[in-house]
Amino acid sequence: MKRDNAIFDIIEREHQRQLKGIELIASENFVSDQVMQAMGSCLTNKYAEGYPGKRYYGGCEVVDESENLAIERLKKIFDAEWVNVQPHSGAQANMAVFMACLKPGDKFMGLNLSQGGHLSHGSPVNFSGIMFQALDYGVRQDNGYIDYDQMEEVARRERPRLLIGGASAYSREWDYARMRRLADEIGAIFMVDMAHPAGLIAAGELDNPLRYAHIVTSTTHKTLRGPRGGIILMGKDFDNPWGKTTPKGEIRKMSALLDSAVFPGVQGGPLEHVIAAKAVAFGEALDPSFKDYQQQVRRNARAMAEAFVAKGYNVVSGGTDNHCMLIDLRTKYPELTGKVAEKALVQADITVNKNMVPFDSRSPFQTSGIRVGTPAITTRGVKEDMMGEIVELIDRVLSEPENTSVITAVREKVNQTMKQFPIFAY
Ligand code: DSN
Repeated sequence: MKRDNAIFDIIEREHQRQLKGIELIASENFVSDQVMQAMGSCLTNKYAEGYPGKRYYGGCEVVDESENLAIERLKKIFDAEWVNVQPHSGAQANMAVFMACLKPGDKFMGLNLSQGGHLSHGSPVNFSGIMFQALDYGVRQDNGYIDYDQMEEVARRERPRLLIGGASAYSREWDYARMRRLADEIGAIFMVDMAHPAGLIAAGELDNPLRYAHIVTSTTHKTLRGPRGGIILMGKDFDNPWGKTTPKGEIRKMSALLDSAVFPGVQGGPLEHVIAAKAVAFGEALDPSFKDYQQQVRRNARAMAEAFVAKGYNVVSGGTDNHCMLIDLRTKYPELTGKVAEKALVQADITVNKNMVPFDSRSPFQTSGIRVGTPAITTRGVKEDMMGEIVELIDRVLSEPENTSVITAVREKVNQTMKQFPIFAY
């Protein structure tokens, strides 16, 4: 077959883009060569609907071994009793939880997207907000922390069947114990989507939500530094009977309901090449060096937040406990939108994403903020002593976002700097 130069040229251009730039998108990372190799392997050829030992296709005995390894390693990382490694993405992991726990139209509650929540936690344009009745909680206007009082008040009044913790743009630790108490009080299922901080949790740097939540979901490609994909986990509640009955009238365990919700509920054949790559990444997360990496991610994030504050930026909640931060640009540059900031920074090879900030006065297409995170640059070996310099470069661009000579000068500096920090081959 003729080599597809059109696509491989595009891949090479993306490789160069990743090499040259400072990657600050909080949900991105760079996987290792062996994770990449597993993803690009012949396992992509195999259909394996079902679960290890119970498949609907022949010839699954080899991929059963890699899926079982992924399961064992994932349980060990998070001290889980039960896991499912098949969800193709975080949104599909969440969809499976909705399918197992709710009926269409049921009430559930999650963090509002415009205050740092995830799309699949109730956004009106997502399945969660379209098929179910979404209630939301937010953050406090005075300090940017989750408003647990408001959450409790709405939950006690509305009695959602599912209470969801976890965020895509929230830089503080969660009070999972308080949320579990609330869920128990109102008879709700408590789910945490730990997609963003999963790697920090794996390394013991943040509290493990499996100790509190009935169900935990995650992606595998953010701080956890694996291939793109999703997972579902349960701790001590895995064996709970859930009131749903089989056609024979037996009450089913929550874990069995979740397995059926993933397959055949929302997915067909699992991506066994991606599951093998998840297993590789989980093996890396069990290596002691992973803790050093996650500690560095946090040190870098703290140093970066301090550098932004020192330059007069409003970092929502005043700092960070994890890998990310949300910058409200309105304090320092009232006229600057997140959209313009993102575009100017991308031209300087510094990648961030525009983001709504709590109580934003602008639309999601404009926004008043940017979200910044350190997992990817930390993987490249950047340490906290460089955070001040990176913030200085960002500030030079944001102070004159239309000035092409400033942007060019910053881009040259960025490209020169990143030559010192190798990236994995691909
Ligand atoms: N879209 C993802 C993020 O960037 O945070 C949320 O899962």
